[in-house]
Amino acid sequence: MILEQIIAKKQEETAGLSFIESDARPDRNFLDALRKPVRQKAVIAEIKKASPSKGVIVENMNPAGIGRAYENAGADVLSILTDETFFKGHSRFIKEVKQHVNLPVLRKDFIIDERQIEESVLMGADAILLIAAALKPEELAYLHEKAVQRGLDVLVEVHSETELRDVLSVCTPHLLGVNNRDLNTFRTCLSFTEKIAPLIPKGTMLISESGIHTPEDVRRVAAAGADGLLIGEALMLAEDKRKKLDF
Ligand code: IGP
Repeated sequence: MILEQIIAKKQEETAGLSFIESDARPDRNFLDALRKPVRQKAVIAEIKKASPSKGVIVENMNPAGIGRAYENAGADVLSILTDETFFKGHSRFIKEVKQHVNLPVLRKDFIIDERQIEESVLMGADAILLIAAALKPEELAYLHEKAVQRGLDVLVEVHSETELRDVLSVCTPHLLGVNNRDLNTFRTCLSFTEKIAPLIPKGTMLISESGIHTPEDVRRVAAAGADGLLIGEALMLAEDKRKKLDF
């Protein structure tokens, strides 16, 4: 199971991190940008060179160039993969991109240890992802609180009703993502958004993540009640990113 492999690798990596405290603060408001989207639905555009399911998506990727293209195409915020082993990301990508782009940035990685929260702030992240499938509910609650204390916005990702129930029993996130991709089988199915959307509390923004490729897909998750979309592969591969976001 890929998620287990990724988490094992992260445990190894985080064991070497030191507990540091800095007075660095996130400098762009991720949540505000999503709440005042350019289009009817908020767009999180993802910079992703490779993934375990697709292998390499774009060779010789220039993160800043892609970030600029996403900004010009009218994305509201960015998501940047920083995991090196499985997604060919890099910790330096966030600062590199922010030098050329004005959008807030989510650090897309597998956060399992509080040391990674300070690390995220130091990388320049404005928001982080917490994946319910990778954490016990009490760990998720702890990391969520720590991140909020450090000024980071948090996107909490679920893939099932059970995960959603567990999350809501320990915290009320401003941003909930439904991952349409099962991280163990890699299969994507937009019906996950349809199933989970009715159970999202009022006041929480729902982001539909993964497997969104066509205007039809956008209409489908929007009709299900998604307030925003997280799009990676389809945008990475699009020659004309503005046209891809023309829905
Ligand atoms: C983007 P896609 O199918 O548009 O490339 O998916 C994003 O949702 C996906 O990269 C993702 C992800 C994650 C990656 C969702 N949750 C957790 C790494 C870790």
